[in-house]
Amino acid sequence: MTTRQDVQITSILEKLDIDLIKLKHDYETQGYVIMDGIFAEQDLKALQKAAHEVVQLTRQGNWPHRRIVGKQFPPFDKVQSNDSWGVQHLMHPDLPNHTLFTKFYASSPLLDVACFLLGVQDEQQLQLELFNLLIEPEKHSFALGWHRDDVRADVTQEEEKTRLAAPTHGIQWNACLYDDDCLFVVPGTHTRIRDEAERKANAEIPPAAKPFKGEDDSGFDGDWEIDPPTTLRVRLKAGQTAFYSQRILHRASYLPSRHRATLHGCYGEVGYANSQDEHSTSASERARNVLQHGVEWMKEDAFGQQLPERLKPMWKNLLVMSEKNRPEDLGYSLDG
Ligand SMILES: O=C(O)CCC(=O)C(=O)O
Repeated sequence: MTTRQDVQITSILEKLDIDLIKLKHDYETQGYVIMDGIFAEQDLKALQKAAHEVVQLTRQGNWPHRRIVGKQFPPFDKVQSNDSWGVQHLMHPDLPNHTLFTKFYASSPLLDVACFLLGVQDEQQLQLELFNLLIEPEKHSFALGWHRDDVRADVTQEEEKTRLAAPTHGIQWNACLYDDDCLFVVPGTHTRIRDEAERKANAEIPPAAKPFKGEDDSGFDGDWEIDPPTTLRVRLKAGQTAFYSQRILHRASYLPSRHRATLHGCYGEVGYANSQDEHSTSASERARNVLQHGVEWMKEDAFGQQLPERLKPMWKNLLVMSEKNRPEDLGYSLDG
């Protein structure tokens, strides 16, 4: 059980007026937590407008960095489709509204909660990672199958144990601009080996993208026969944020009938990579998680210089990590 002495509680976290010890305990045991209070109200409205604009741009074919219907995992440009389920690289200086998005990525209490859940003192121990927007496709129902972000479905039990024993050193979050129930998780699977039902679900290929003809598409995402018995649908209200381990077994669906604009980001921890072999499993996992998304543009000096002060040490940490790791050596986390 985590105690108050185990965690660094800053005045920003105190102001949240929630049971932080329980929050951390839930995160560690369940692999996810849901929080209110991550957005300031005026930011939510401004971000909704900004998101709408970049979604339009992407749908019009004027933003090339997108998650493409027909491809679940990077590299996304390996399929042809004019339909998208995500806008990539919200902090990219060429994207309208990137300043506002970046401000959110650097904001309190978002970054403070992430530090707290990771158990690091402050953002100096984190690296800048990914920040994208998840949206509903226009013309197809689409789904991601059950997966862990960087542990393949076909690992042996021995490999699975070894992978899970090495910490993931990162945290992911979905911050919802509108109500969102697209994510499904199996609580607790971030730290334990899968049971038979979970292994089957993990190996199952999800339904292919289905052209949307204006009919009710809710059957597409509801209960899948393959869902493990303890599957939980994550139901978020606009303004709520789910923080979760990228190791939790999860799936997601994207329905044209259900408006979605959810900010989807992650931060990684850095201190561990310097104290051990920099090519340890954990370090490679963290690096692959980021570099497989094509982040050469983040290494530009001009990008680093215009970041908010709070993100500059994190940017430098990203540069250090990327000097030690070549994307071509790391490959991609998952197929599909
Ligand atoms: O749509 C979501 O909420 C989850 C996305 C996801 O699982 C992924 O990007 O790997």
